[in-house]
Amino acid sequence: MALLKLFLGALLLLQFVLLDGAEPQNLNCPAYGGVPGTPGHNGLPGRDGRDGKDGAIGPKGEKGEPGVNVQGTPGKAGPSGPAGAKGERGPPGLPGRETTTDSLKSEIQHLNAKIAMLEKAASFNTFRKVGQKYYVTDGIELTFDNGMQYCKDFGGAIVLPTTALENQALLKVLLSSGLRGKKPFIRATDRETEGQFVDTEGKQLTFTNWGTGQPDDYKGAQDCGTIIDSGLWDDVGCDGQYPTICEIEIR
Ligand SMILES: [Ca+2]
Repeated sequence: MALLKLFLGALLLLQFVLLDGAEPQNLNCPAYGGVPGTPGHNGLPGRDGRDGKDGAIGPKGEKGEPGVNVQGTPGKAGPSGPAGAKGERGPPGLPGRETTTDSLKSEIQHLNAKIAMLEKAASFNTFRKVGQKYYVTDGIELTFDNGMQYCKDFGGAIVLPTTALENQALLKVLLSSGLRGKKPFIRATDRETEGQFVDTEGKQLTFTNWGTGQPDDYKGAQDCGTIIDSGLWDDVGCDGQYPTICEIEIR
């Protein structure tokens, strides 16, 4: 208790000293320190401070995953490249219109020539078809050589049967054209080699129909063949005038 009184007395003295020279207080009231009040409440939080400076650059991040492969739009066309090497020759084409036309022209020309020859053959008084050949005659009487030229002018030659059938056909022409007994020429001669009858081209005869004892080269002046009414052959003089029967081959 004594200490408390002493402590209070010291406080009073200190207050007095500290207030000395200040505005006069109610010095009439006795000084009394009183009991300290309870602490006040904490104040409200202050305002946010200003932003700080940027920090240092952080470490490099991990590599990301590859992106999706999406094709972009095509670019502009580039300039033309150099010319390529020449290609191999192609297979031949089909016949053109020109070839067909030429073929038709050729065929028409052939047909025209055939018609012309038929018209000539048909112009004779006697006209008989024998296989590919035509036996024709007007009964004109000429020497052997003139008869050959006469027939050649019609595209033929003096008739020469090469088979029994043709010989029979020739006989029919003879008999039907008023030449009975006139012994028309046939194109066989031995002028080159006596006794060896050949055709006018020198070829061996493939068929003959000589009568009995013929050819006899009568008086040494018979070198050309004829056909008589029986269809048999005889040799006569080439310069004699005998009817001319031509054979014309028309293909
Ligand atoms: Ca004779």
